[in-house]
Amino acid sequence: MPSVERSKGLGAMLRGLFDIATTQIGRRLRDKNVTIAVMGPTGVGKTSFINRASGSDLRVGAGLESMTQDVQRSQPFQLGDYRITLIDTPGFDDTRKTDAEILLQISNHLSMIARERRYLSGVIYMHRITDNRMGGVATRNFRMFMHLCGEQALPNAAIVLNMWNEVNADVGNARRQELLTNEKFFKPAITAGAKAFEHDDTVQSAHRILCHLAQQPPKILLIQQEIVRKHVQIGMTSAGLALLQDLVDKEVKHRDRLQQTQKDIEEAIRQREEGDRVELEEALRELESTYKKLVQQKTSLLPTRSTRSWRPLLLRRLKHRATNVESSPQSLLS
Ligand SMILES: Nc1nc2c(ncn2[C@@H]2O[C@H](COP(=O)(O)OP(=O)(O)OP(=O)(O)O)[C@@H](O)[C@H]2O)c(=O)[nH]1
Ligand SMILES: [Mg+2]
Repeated sequence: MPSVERSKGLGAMLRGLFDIATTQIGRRLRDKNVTIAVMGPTGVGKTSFINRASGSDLRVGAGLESMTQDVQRSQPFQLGDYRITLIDTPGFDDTRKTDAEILLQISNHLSMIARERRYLSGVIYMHRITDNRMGGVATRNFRMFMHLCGEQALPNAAIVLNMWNEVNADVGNARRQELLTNEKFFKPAITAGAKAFEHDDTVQSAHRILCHLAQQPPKILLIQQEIVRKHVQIGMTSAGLALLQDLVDKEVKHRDRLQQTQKDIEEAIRQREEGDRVELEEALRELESTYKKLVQQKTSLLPTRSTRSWRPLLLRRLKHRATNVESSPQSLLS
Protein backbone atom coordinates (compact mmCIF):
# COMPACT_ATOMS: atom_id res chain seq x y z
CA MET A 1 0.00 0.00 0.00
CA PRO A 2 1.37 3.48 -0.93
CA SER A 3 2.55 5.41 2.11
CA VAL A 4 -0.01 8.28 1.56
CA GLU A 5 -2.94 5.83 1.72
CA ARG A 6 -1.44 4.03 4.67
CA SER A 7 -1.21 7.29 6.62
CA LYS A 8 -4.84 8.16 5.65
CA GLY A 9 -5.99 4.81 7.00
CA LEU A 10 -4.04 5.35 10.20
CA GLY A 11 -5.52 8.83 10.58
CA ALA A 12 -9.08 7.49 10.21
CA MET A 13 -8.39 4.82 12.79
CA LEU A 14 -6.95 7.36 15.26
CA ARG A 15 -9.95 9.67 14.70
CA GLY A 16 -12.26 6.73 15.33
CA LEU A 17 -10.46 5.88 18.58
CA PHE A 18 -10.49 9.56 19.59
CA ASP A 19 -14.29 9.73 18.97
CA ILE A 20 -14.90 6.62 21.07
CA ALA A 21 -12.71 7.95 23.88
CA THR A 22 -14.33 11.41 23.92
CA THR A 23 -17.87 9.98 23.77
CA GLN A 24 -17.10 7.70 26.71
CA ILE A 25 -15.39 10.46 28.71
CA GLY A 26 -18.28 12.82 27.84
CA ARG A 27 -20.76 10.20 28.93
CA ARG A 28 -18.91 9.60 32.17
CA LEU A 29 -18.84 13.33 32.90
CA ARG A 30 -22.53 13.65 32.06
CA ASP A 31 -23.54 10.56 34.02
CA LYS A 32 -24.95 11.12 37.42
CA ASN A 33 -23.88 8.64 40.08
CA VAL A 34 -26.92 7.55 42.01
CA THR A 35 -27.15 5.34 45.10
CA ILE A 36 -30.42 3.77 46.21
CA ALA A 37 -30.93 1.54 49.28
CA VAL A 38 -33.42 -1.33 49.46
CA MET A 39 -34.96 -2.27 52.80
CA GLY A 40 -37.76 -4.48 54.14
CA PRO A 41 -38.35 -7.72 56.06
CA THR A 42 -36.41 -10.87 55.28
CA GLY A 43 -37.63 -12.85 52.27
CA VAL A 44 -39.68 -10.05 50.67
CA GLY A 45 -37.50 -10.09 47.55
CA LYS A 46 -34.97 -7.26 48.11
CA THR A 47 -32.01 -9.12 46.58
CA SER A 48 -34.13 -10.49 43.71
CA PHE A 49 -35.22 -6.92 42.89
CA ILE A 50 -31.60 -5.74 42.93
CA ASN A 51 -30.43 -8.60 40.71
CA ARG A 52 -33.29 -8.04 38.28
CA ALA A 53 -32.58 -4.30 38.02
CA SER A 54 -28.78 -4.39 37.92
CA GLY A 55 -27.92 -7.73 36.33
CA SER A 56 -25.96 -8.60 39.49
CA ASP A 57 -25.78 -12.10 40.85
CA LEU A 58 -26.21 -11.57 44.58
CA ARG A 59 -27.40 -14.62 46.50
CA VAL A 60 -31.17 -15.08 46.74
CA GLY A 61 -32.73 -17.20 49.46
CA ALA A 62 -34.69 -20.31 48.55
CA GLY A 63 -35.09 -21.73 52.07
CA LEU A 64 -36.65 -20.47 55.27
CA GLU A 65 -33.50 -18.91 56.70
CA SER A 66 -32.60 -15.30 55.96
CA MET A 67 -30.13 -15.03 53.11
CA THR A 68 -28.60 -11.53 53.11
CA GLN A 69 -26.62 -11.28 56.34
CA ASP A 70 -24.59 -8.17 55.59
CA VAL A 71 -25.15 -4.93 53.77
CA GLN A 72 -23.96 -5.46 50.17
CA ARG A 73 -23.85 -3.43 46.98
CA SER A 74 -24.84 -4.27 43.42
CA GLN A 75 -22.48 -3.72 40.53
CA PRO A 76 -23.08 -0.19 39.17
CA PHE A 77 -25.26 -0.16 36.05
CA GLN A 78 -26.40 2.37 33.50
CA LEU A 79 -29.99 3.58 33.31
CA GLY A 80 -30.31 6.48 30.88
CA ASP A 81 -27.94 9.18 32.10
CA TYR A 82 -27.73 7.62 35.55
CA ARG A 83 -25.09 5.27 36.84
CA ILE A 84 -26.89 3.43 39.60
CA THR A 85 -25.61 1.42 42.57
CA LEU A 86 -28.10 -0.40 44.77
CA ILE A 87 -27.51 -1.16 48.44
CA ASP A 88 -29.00 -4.43 49.70
CA THR A 89 -29.78 -4.66 53.43
CA PRO A 90 -30.74 -7.49 55.81
CA GLY A 91 -34.24 -7.32 57.33
CA PHE A 92 -34.86 -6.57 61.00
CA ASP A 93 -36.33 -10.03 61.58
CA ASP A 94 -33.20 -11.83 60.40
CA THR A 95 -33.12 -15.47 61.51
CA ARG A 96 -29.40 -15.38 62.37
CA LYS A 97 -28.68 -11.83 63.53
CA THR A 98 -30.26 -9.72 66.21
CA ASP A 99 -32.10 -6.50 65.42
CA ALA A 100 -29.36 -4.55 67.21
CA GLU A 101 -26.71 -6.11 64.95
CA ILE A 102 -28.78 -5.27 61.87
CA LEU A 103 -29.28 -1.68 63.01
CA LEU A 104 -25.55 -1.29 63.66
CA GLN A 105 -24.70 -2.68 60.23
CA ILE A 106 -27.15 -0.50 58.33
CA SER A 107 -26.28 2.64 60.27
CA ASN A 108 -22.51 2.00 59.90
CA HIS A 109 -22.84 1.67 56.15
CA LEU A 110 -25.09 4.71 55.79
CA SER A 111 -22.77 6.77 58.03
CA MET A 112 -19.74 5.71 56.01
CA ILE A 113 -21.22 6.94 52.73
CA ALA A 114 -22.53 10.14 54.37
CA ARG A 115 -18.99 10.91 55.62
CA GLU A 116 -17.92 10.79 51.97
CA ARG A 117 -20.82 13.18 51.23
CA ARG A 118 -22.54 10.55 49.12
CA TYR A 119 -26.21 10.80 49.90
CA LEU A 120 -29.02 8.56 48.71
CA SER A 121 -31.29 9.53 45.83
CA GLY A 122 -33.74 6.93 46.95
CA VAL A 123 -34.74 4.45 49.61
CA ILE A 124 -37.03 1.55 48.76
CA TYR A 125 -39.23 -0.26 51.26
CA MET A 126 -40.44 -3.60 49.87
CA HIS A 127 -43.67 -5.29 50.87
CA ARG A 128 -45.24 -8.48 49.46
CA ILE A 129 -48.74 -7.86 48.16
CA THR A 130 -49.33 -11.58 48.86
CA ASP A 131 -49.22 -10.94 52.64
CA ASN A 132 -52.79 -11.11 53.91
CA ARG A 133 -51.92 -9.31 57.15
CA MET A 134 -49.62 -6.43 58.03
CA GLY A 135 -48.11 -8.59 60.78
CA GLY A 136 -45.71 -7.75 63.59
CA VAL A 137 -42.59 -8.32 61.49
CA ALA A 138 -43.70 -6.05 58.64
CA THR A 139 -44.91 -3.39 61.07
CA ARG A 140 -41.61 -3.42 62.98
CA ASN A 141 -39.54 -3.26 59.79
CA PHE A 142 -41.59 -0.40 58.42
CA ARG A 143 -41.31 1.50 61.72
CA MET A 144 -37.52 1.11 61.63
CA PHE A 145 -37.53 2.27 58.00
CA MET A 146 -39.42 5.44 58.98
CA HIS A 147 -37.02 6.11 61.88
CA LEU A 148 -33.97 5.59 59.66
CA CYS A 149 -35.27 7.89 56.90
CA GLY A 150 -36.89 10.64 58.93
CA GLU A 151 -39.80 12.63 57.55
CA GLN A 152 -37.72 15.06 55.50
CA ALA A 153 -36.23 12.23 53.39
CA LEU A 154 -39.54 10.54 52.61
CA PRO A 155 -40.02 12.31 49.23
CA ASN A 156 -37.05 10.13 48.18
CA ALA A 157 -38.77 6.95 49.37
CA ALA A 158 -40.64 4.35 47.34
CA ILE A 159 -43.00 1.79 48.80
CA VAL A 160 -42.66 -1.14 46.43
CA LEU A 161 -45.43 -3.72 46.48
CA ASN A 162 -44.09 -6.84 44.80
CA MET A 163 -45.16 -10.38 43.93
CA TRP A 164 -48.16 -9.13 41.93
CA ASN A 165 -47.91 -12.19 39.72
CA GLU A 166 -48.77 -14.32 42.78
CA VAL A 167 -52.07 -12.68 43.65
CA ASN A 168 -55.51 -12.28 42.11
CA ALA A 169 -55.85 -8.70 40.73
CA ASP A 170 -58.98 -7.83 42.78
CA VAL A 171 -57.43 -9.07 46.01
CA GLY A 172 -54.19 -7.24 45.22
CA ASN A 173 -55.96 -3.96 44.43
CA ALA A 174 -58.05 -4.11 47.61
CA ARG A 175 -54.90 -4.74 49.70
CA ARG A 176 -53.02 -1.96 47.94
CA GLN A 177 -55.86 0.46 48.71
CA GLU A 178 -55.90 -0.53 52.37
CA LEU A 179 -52.11 -0.42 52.75
CA LEU A 180 -51.84 3.05 51.25
CA THR A 181 -54.80 4.66 52.99
CA ASN A 182 -54.59 3.25 56.51
CA GLU A 183 -52.76 5.42 59.06
CA LYS A 184 -51.44 2.24 60.71
CA PHE A 185 -49.78 1.08 57.49
CA PHE A 186 -48.12 3.13 54.72
CA LYS A 187 -50.31 6.25 54.72
CA PRO A 188 -47.98 8.36 56.92
CA ALA A 189 -45.13 7.76 54.46
CA ILE A 190 -47.31 8.54 51.43
CA THR A 191 -48.56 11.74 53.10
CA ALA A 192 -44.95 12.79 53.68
CA GLY A 193 -44.11 12.36 49.98
CA ALA A 194 -43.22 8.68 49.45
CA LYS A 195 -44.55 7.17 46.23
CA ALA A 196 -46.02 3.68 45.89
CA PHE A 197 -45.14 1.35 43.01
CA GLU A 198 -46.10 -2.10 41.86
CA HIS A 199 -43.31 -4.48 40.88
CA ASP A 200 -44.10 -7.58 38.79
CA ASP A 201 -40.59 -9.05 38.85
CA THR A 202 -39.66 -7.62 35.44
CA VAL A 203 -36.66 -5.44 34.53
CA GLN A 204 -39.12 -2.86 33.19
CA SER A 205 -41.01 -2.38 36.44
CA ALA A 206 -37.74 -2.31 38.44
CA HIS A 207 -36.30 0.35 36.11
CA ARG A 208 -39.48 2.47 36.23
CA ILE A 209 -39.15 2.66 40.02
CA LEU A 210 -35.41 3.43 39.87
CA CYS A 211 -35.91 6.11 37.17
CA HIS A 212 -38.33 7.94 39.46
CA LEU A 213 -35.91 7.79 42.41
CA ALA A 214 -32.81 8.66 40.38
CA GLN A 215 -34.40 11.98 39.43
CA GLN A 216 -34.78 13.03 43.07
CA PRO A 217 -32.12 15.33 44.51
CA PRO A 218 -30.08 13.24 46.99
CA LYS A 219 -31.12 13.73 50.60
CA ILE A 220 -29.44 13.02 53.89
CA LEU A 221 -31.36 10.45 55.95
CA LEU A 222 -32.21 11.09 59.58
CA ILE A 223 -29.83 8.36 60.82
CA GLN A 224 -26.97 9.92 58.78
CA GLN A 225 -27.76 13.36 60.12
CA GLU A 226 -27.84 12.11 63.69
CA ILE A 227 -24.63 10.06 63.55
CA VAL A 228 -22.43 12.02 61.13
CA ARG A 229 -23.50 15.61 61.72
CA LYS A 230 -24.73 15.58 65.31
CA HIS A 231 -22.49 12.75 66.60
CA VAL A 232 -25.42 11.08 68.34
CA GLN A 233 -24.66 7.65 69.79
CA ILE A 234 -26.60 4.83 68.03
CA GLY A 235 -28.87 4.08 71.02
CA MET A 236 -29.93 7.72 71.17
CA THR A 237 -30.86 8.03 67.50
CA SER A 238 -34.50 7.89 66.48
CA ALA A 239 -34.07 4.32 65.16
CA GLY A 240 -31.96 3.28 68.15
CA LEU A 241 -34.55 4.59 70.61
CA ALA A 242 -37.35 2.77 68.78
CA LEU A 243 -35.40 -0.46 69.01
CA LEU A 244 -34.42 0.13 72.65
CA GLN A 245 -38.07 0.72 73.47
CA ASP A 246 -38.99 -2.61 71.84
CA LEU A 247 -36.22 -4.38 73.76
CA VAL A 248 -37.15 -2.80 77.08
CA ASP A 249 -40.83 -3.76 76.55
CA LYS A 250 -39.85 -7.35 75.71
CA GLU A 251 -37.49 -7.47 78.68
CA VAL A 252 -40.26 -6.38 81.05
CA LYS A 253 -42.59 -9.07 79.68
CA HIS A 254 -39.88 -11.72 79.95
CA ARG A 255 -38.98 -10.70 83.49
CA ASP A 256 -42.65 -11.05 84.51
CA ARG A 257 -42.88 -14.47 82.89
CA LEU A 258 -39.63 -15.54 84.57
CA GLN A 259 -40.95 -14.52 87.98
CA GLN A 260 -44.28 -16.29 87.34
CA THR A 261 -42.52 -19.48 86.16
CA GLN A 262 -40.33 -19.47 89.29
CA LYS A 263 -43.48 -19.24 91.45
CA ASP A 264 -45.11 -22.06 89.45
CA ILE A 265 -42.04 -24.26 90.04
CA GLU A 266 -42.22 -23.65 93.81
CA GLU A 267 -45.93 -24.53 93.71
CA ALA A 268 -45.24 -27.74 91.70
CA ILE A 269 -42.59 -28.74 94.29
CA ARG A 270 -45.06 -28.09 97.15
CA GLN A 271 -47.74 -30.14 95.37
CA ARG A 272 -45.15 -32.86 94.50
CA GLU A 273 -46.09 -32.57 90.79
CA GLU A 274 -42.80 -33.98 89.45
CA GLY A 275 -43.85 -33.92 85.73
CA ASP A 276 -44.97 -30.27 85.97
CA ARG A 277 -41.77 -29.28 87.77
CA VAL A 278 -39.54 -30.78 85.05
CA GLU A 279 -41.56 -29.09 82.29
CA LEU A 280 -41.54 -25.74 84.07
CA GLU A 281 -37.80 -25.91 84.70
CA GLU A 282 -37.25 -26.53 80.99
CA ALA A 283 -39.44 -23.48 80.18
CA LEU A 284 -37.50 -21.44 82.77
CA ARG A 285 -34.17 -22.26 81.10
CA GLU A 286 -35.51 -21.12 77.72
CA LEU A 287 -36.88 -17.91 79.22
CA GLU A 288 -33.56 -17.21 80.96
CA SER A 289 -31.64 -17.72 77.73
CA THR A 290 -33.96 -15.36 75.76
CA TYR A 291 -33.82 -12.83 78.59
CA LYS A 292 -30.03 -12.87 78.56
CA LYS A 293 -29.96 -12.29 74.79
CA LEU A 294 -32.39 -9.38 75.12
CA VAL A 295 -30.20 -7.77 77.77
CA GLN A 296 -27.09 -8.26 75.59
CA GLN A 297 -28.82 -6.67 72.60
CA LYS A 298 -29.96 -3.73 74.69
CA THR A 299 -26.50 -3.24 76.19
CA SER A 300 -24.92 -3.20 72.72
CA LEU A 301 -27.01 -0.14 71.90
CA LEU A 302 -26.36 1.78 75.12
CA PRO A 303 -23.61 4.39 75.17
CA THR A 304 -20.24 3.02 76.25
CA ARG A 305 -18.86 6.35 77.44
CA SER A 306 -17.83 6.31 81.08
CA THR A 307 -20.00 9.33 81.76
CA ARG A 308 -23.48 8.40 82.84
CA SER A 309 -25.00 11.68 81.66
CA TRP A 310 -26.92 9.92 78.88
CA ARG A 311 -29.03 7.91 81.35
CA PRO A 312 -31.55 10.58 82.43
CA LEU A 313 -32.01 11.72 78.83
CA LEU A 314 -32.51 8.18 77.59
CA LEU A 315 -34.96 7.42 80.38
CA ARG A 316 -36.94 10.57 79.58
CA ARG A 317 -37.07 9.65 75.89
CA LEU A 318 -38.06 6.04 76.57
CA LYS A 319 -40.71 7.06 79.06
CA HIS A 320 -42.05 9.57 76.62
CA ARG A 321 -42.43 6.82 74.03
CA ALA A 322 -43.46 4.03 76.40
CA THR A 323 -47.02 2.81 76.14
CA ASN A 324 -46.74 1.72 79.74
CA VAL A 325 -44.52 4.17 81.60
CA GLU A 326 -44.40 2.03 84.71
CA SER A 327 -42.97 -0.85 82.71
CA SER A 328 -39.73 0.96 81.88
CA PRO A 329 -38.08 1.27 85.26
CA GLN A 330 -34.60 2.72 85.63
CA SER A 331 -33.25 -0.71 86.53
CA LEU A 332 -33.77 -1.84 82.96
CA LEU A 333 -31.08 0.54 81.81
CA SER A 334 -28.45 -0.63 84.22
N1 LIG B 1 -43.09 -14.76 42.73
C1 LIG B 1 -42.10 -13.96 43.10
N2 LIG B 1 -41.15 -14.44 43.90
C2 LIG B 1 -40.16 -13.60 44.28
C3 LIG B 1 -40.12 -12.23 43.87
N3 LIG B 1 -39.05 -11.66 44.42
C4 LIG B 1 -38.43 -12.62 45.15
N4 LIG B 1 -39.09 -13.79 45.07
C5 LIG B 1 -38.71 -15.03 45.75
O1 LIG B 1 -38.72 -14.79 47.15
C6 LIG B 1 -37.67 -15.51 47.81
C7 LIG B 1 -36.82 -14.56 48.65
O2 LIG B 1 -36.20 -13.63 47.79
P1 LIG B 1 -34.91 -12.79 48.20
O3 LIG B 1 -34.63 -11.88 47.07
O4 LIG B 1 -33.80 -13.67 48.69
O5 LIG B 1 -35.50 -11.96 49.44
P2 LIG B 1 -34.71 -10.98 50.43
O6 LIG B 1 -35.66 -9.91 50.81
O7 LIG B 1 -33.45 -10.54 49.80
O8 LIG B 1 -34.44 -11.92 51.67
P3 LIG B 1 -33.26 -11.82 52.80
O9 LIG B 1 -31.96 -11.74 52.08
O10 LIG B 1 -33.40 -13.08 53.58
O11 LIG B 1 -33.54 -10.60 53.61
C8 LIG B 1 -36.89 -16.21 46.71
O12 LIG B 1 -37.34 -17.55 46.65
C9 LIG B 1 -37.27 -15.47 45.45
O13 LIG B 1 -37.19 -16.27 44.30
C10 LIG B 1 -41.18 -11.74 43.02
O14 LIG B 1 -41.24 -10.57 42.64
N5 LIG B 1 -42.16 -12.66 42.67
MG1 LIG C 1 -31.49 -10.74 50.41
